[in-house]
Amino acid sequence: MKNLSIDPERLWDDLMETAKIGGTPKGGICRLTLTELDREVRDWFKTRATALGCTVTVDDMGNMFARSAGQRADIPPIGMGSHLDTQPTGGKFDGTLGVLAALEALRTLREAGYETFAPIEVINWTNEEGARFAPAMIASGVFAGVFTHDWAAARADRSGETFGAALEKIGYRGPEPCGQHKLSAFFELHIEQGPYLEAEGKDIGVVTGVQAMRWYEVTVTGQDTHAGTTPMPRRHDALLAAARLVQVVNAAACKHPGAVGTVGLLEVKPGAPNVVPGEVFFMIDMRDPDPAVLDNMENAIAATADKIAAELGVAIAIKNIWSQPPQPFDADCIAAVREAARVSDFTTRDMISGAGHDAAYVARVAPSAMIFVPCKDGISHNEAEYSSKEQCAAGAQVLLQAVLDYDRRLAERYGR
Ligand code: HGY
Ligand code: MN
Ligand code: MN
Repeated sequence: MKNLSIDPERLWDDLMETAKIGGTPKGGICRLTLTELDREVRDWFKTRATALGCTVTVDDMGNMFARSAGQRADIPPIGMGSHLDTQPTGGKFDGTLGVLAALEALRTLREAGYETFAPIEVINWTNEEGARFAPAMIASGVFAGVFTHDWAAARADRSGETFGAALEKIGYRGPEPCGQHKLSAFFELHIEQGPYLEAEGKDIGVVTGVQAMRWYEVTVTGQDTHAGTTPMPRRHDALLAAARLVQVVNAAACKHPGAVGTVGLLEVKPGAPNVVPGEVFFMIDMRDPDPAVLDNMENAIAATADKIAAELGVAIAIKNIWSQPPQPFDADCIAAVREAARVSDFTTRDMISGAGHDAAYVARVAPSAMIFVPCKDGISHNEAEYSSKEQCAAGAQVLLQAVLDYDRRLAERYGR
């Protein structure tokens, strides 16, 4: 098992080739979920998985499963994968590394003629980012029974197109009801998207869980009026109220060490330079390992919103649209990751993921764990996102070895 090694060049070539699908002039990727570009990269993935002898199935949320047979067809597969959709100014590695490294691990097994005990599946989860259809991780959420299929399919983007219609349009709504696909375990390789592995000079993050996170939709309603003729005391300025609330979100997060709070999407109506804004829509993203901290932040924001509304004569509606509790990973899967890093002579650090990942939902229905590799300056959700060929290869090697280690554990459990 130890002598099985992934091919760093082949993995890097795949990363650079798929980076062209939605590639941006600044070297990033804009490949929003369920767009023509997403279809193109899905086709790319399906072609290569099929060429490897996999059978590719798709469920009715567009999740893709490329299965390679093992000795025991009656045992649910060990899954490994991530997502191929990106942020609007995404990088080459967020999500894509996890899918392509899984493909490379499978290629390595097939080239070596190594037959696993359980089947192995490479998985591409739909809409992990939530950048087009909120919230994030919708499809793995349906897979885990957190969202219903109909609720997810009805989620609309800012233009009003629904998830279901967009999935149909790219031809990736599969026949398999999402959630019926059993897995023995799931492993996800991902860039850390934060600064700690690089700062501490560690090769591999052994991810023991994912922190809690919540999204809110906020609508501030004031009054459109003339910017030149309306005296300041007579205004009901929705953007002024929203700006104060953005400050409150920031202050609420800064009050709790380790918590984070962000307003990343904000729309102003009518959006004319000489009209006092009558309506503002924005979204809040708040996270912390402890949900009680998020409760505290939520209460502080709501209380201050009431004061701002009264003072400025606007209405403020705050709607929680997503609430993901902290998600611990499975001890056996974590042990498999740790053992894989050890046999591969990589240094490690245990960590909780600040970012959400599909593994956080899959962990509700199958034993799961994650592997992190460093990324330059901890930058992600940015076109400058970068992990080196060696770092990507290290992650893929640990992914391969972790899946093999878990496969051995399964064989012992089933008494091979
Ligand atoms: O939002 C997240 O943490 C992930 O990148 N979707
Ligand atoms: Mn990701
Ligand atoms: Mn992301």
